[in-house]
Amino acid sequence: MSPGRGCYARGSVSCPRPLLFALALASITCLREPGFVCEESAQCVAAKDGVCTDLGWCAYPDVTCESGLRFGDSAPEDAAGIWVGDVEDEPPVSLCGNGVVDELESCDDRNREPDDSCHPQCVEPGTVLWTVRWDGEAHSEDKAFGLAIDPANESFYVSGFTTSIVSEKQDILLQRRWIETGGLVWSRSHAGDAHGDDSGENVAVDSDGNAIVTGVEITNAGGADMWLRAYATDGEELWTTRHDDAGGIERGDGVAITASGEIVVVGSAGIDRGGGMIDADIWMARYDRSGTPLGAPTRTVPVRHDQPPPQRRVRLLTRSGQNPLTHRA
Ligand SMILES: [Ca+2]
Ligand SMILES: [Ca+2]
Ligand SMILES: [Ca+2]
Ligand SMILES: [Ca+2]
Repeated sequence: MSPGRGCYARGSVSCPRPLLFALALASITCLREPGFVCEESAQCVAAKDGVCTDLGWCAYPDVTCESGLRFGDSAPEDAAGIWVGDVEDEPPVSLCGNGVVDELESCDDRNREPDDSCHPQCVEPGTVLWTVRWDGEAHSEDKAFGLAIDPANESFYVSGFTTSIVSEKQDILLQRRWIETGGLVWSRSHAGDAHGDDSGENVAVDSDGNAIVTGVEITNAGGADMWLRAYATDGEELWTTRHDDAGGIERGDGVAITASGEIVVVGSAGIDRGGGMIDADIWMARYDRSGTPLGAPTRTVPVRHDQPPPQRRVRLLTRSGQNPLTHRA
């Protein structure tokens, strides 16, 4: 089966192997229509020097990848924003510990153990090991808020939002990157159907290495809703859970995994009472490892911000019980 209209390659795509080899390795899954299928590079105009790849998706120059190309936002969701290349399923080999003093290294004693003759990173303490920047397709606002380390798989997850198309506003973003180099393993984004400011606020890693992301999704049905999704280490979507409280404004801001694998989410739930008044409560919920709610969410006692807070009245009295401001001795 080859990719075509109605199908797309699903998998982690990154540099440096050639595109066609990548297509042979990536599993092809018929899940949804691709956004835009090009026939020639002249149709790829979202940025300078666009290229119509053999997949029929537009890609644009990106010097940070050996292949030199990154799929544009018009590519299917699972490919948009990631490098044209191949599955990078093995973490980069560390040069520190190979016994050779490589570029930027100050020493290398064939190991990465602490408290011996050479630092575990082979550089002086305080040295910046790498820096990575990410710029979305629209060259507009892109921000990261959440970070979770997956040491068993030598990678980490970053959650936030990206702006791919200005009219779509912000979209939820999750990226998996290698700890060793900061290199991108895969990138996933999600946009609510109301074309609003969707955002991923936090991410946690469960005992299977799955990334659990929470944030806010803007929908036509529920306004702002709490959004919770699990991704496998290969970037596959496992499940999605949402919470809407009668069309109110709900969001997830923190997520953590318990020792028994349950998921705890904290955030807020509120009602827009107009005039800029948001009556928001702290909101907490617990889910099983497949995203099913466990019991009713906990919500703090409502605080009505649309009403003035009660005035604290202080009475100043003399020892004889008279007000010194009005009483003359
Ligand atoms: Ca070395
Ligand atoms: Ca940007
Ligand atoms: Ca959006
Ligand atoms: Ca809502």
